[in-house]
Formats: sequence, structure tokens, C-alpha cells
Amino acid sequence: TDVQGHIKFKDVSFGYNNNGLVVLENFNLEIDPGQIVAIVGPTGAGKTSMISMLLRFYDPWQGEVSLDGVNLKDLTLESLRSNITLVLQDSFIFPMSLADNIAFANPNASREEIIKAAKAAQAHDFISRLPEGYDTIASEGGVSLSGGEKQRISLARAFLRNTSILILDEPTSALDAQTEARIFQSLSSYSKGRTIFIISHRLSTIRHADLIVTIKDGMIAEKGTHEVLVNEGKVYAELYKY
Ligand code: DCP
Ligand code: MG
Repeated sequence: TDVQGHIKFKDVSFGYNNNGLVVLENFNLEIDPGQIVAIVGPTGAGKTSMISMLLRFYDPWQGEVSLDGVNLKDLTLESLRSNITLVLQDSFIFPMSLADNIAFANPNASREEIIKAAKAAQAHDFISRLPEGYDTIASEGGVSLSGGEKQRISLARAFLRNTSILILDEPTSALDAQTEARIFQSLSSYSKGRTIFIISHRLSTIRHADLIVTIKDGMIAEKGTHEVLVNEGKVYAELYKY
């Protein structure tokens, strides 16, 4: 069952039970499908915590998070997670061929589909240069990949998974700015009919996002496009200076 990708955080308060501190407070955010939403904020601001609630790794203390108008708590974890793909900074590569790594969640994918996803993730060129290409076995006695190569394999895996909602939590931290910018271009064409969240500390990459949300002290400090936020001269403009 496919979802539209309309996401709403309503009056969400959240913290971790280990210390009782509030991480997000009165957090409100509504996202329409088809948007690339960048989440920006200083380290420790609560960006990863916020997206963790979408997959229900954690639930809000108060308020609710909903998908297409349904409280996440009323969806099965299975249906929720089959509609959301999450890519983290530390990508996991399995000791199998690069093709199988990319097709990990889609074992029936054709080679053409795998290559298309690899191209979108800027992984096709480096894979093609390997003597065994897509049949190269990663790690454990095989080829070991650089951090940036691993990130691109896991991005290709995410593109191939083809879900309505894609969440990228600093998935391009090991890539150079140009490669990251090219991946952002792939994301733009991929975003039609999907909701994409991207967390990145590299603001040059996310400046073309449809919506930029800055989080500070557990709350949304501001939201808008790059141009609007730079002119506002507050949190985003301050981060953008560096
Ligand atoms: N925190 C916690 N227990 C966890 C995870 C986080 O107590 N299991 C705390 C650490 C921070 C706050 O919650 O004070 C927010 O952490 P996030 O990981 O959500 O912060 P960011 O993702 O915004 O930070 P970064 O940019 O460093 O990834
Ligand atoms: Mg984080």
C-alpha cells in the first residue's frame, strides 16, 4: 500500500528517557508530498531525533506525528517502514557483490535498474572502473571501499528501493562538494511524488531545497527557501557564513 507522503508533526515534545532533558518542544511542521525538505541546525539540535520519530524508533512524549493524516501509532511498523527509506552517515556494506549490495532490498531488480540507481547516486563511474565492475565483491577478502564509495552504494540502494518517503541523514558527508551537488540534482528529479528529507551541514548543497527548516534549542527557528532565510538574517544566515 503506497502512501502519499504528507507528514505532520503536531505539538510534539520529545526527549530521551535516560536524562529527562527535552530535545524537541512544541515542534510543529507540515510537509506536502513532492518536496525536498532540508533540516539544518547546530550539532545536538535534534535533527536526527526528529527523523527517528518518523520511523518510530522513538515516539513523542506529547503531541503526534502523522502520515497522510493517520497517527503513526495507528499504522503497523511493517507498513510504515515499507514506505520509508532511511540512509545514515555510516552506510552498511554487505560482503557480497556491489550489484547485490545495491539490490539488497529489491532482490528482483534487473541489472538495468541497478545501473540506473547507481548513476543517480554517482556510483556508476567508480564501479565501472573496477576490473569486476558490478560483480566486485565488497570487503572481507574482497575490495574495500572508501567512505565516500560506501555512501554512494547505500544511496544507490535507497534510490532503487523507490519508496514514497526518503530520509537522508548526512549521507554525503564523505563526498566532495561537486559530487554531493550532482547527487542533489538526481534527488530533484527523483522527488516527484515523494517526500524527501535531507540533513546536511553543507549548506551549499541544500540551498536548492524546496523548504529549509532550521532547528535550534528544540524548536523550529525558521523555515523558508534559501533566499528568504538568508535575507532574514537569523539562524540560517548565521550558519551560512561559515
Ligand atoms: N541524545 C540523547 N540520547 C540519544 C540521542 C541523542 O540523549 N540516544 C541527545 C543528544 C542531543 C540531543 O539528544 O543533546 C539531540 O541529538 P540529535 O542526535 O537529534 O542531534 P542532531 O542530529 O541535530 O546533531 P548532529 O548534527 O551532531 O547529528
Ligand atoms: Mg544527527
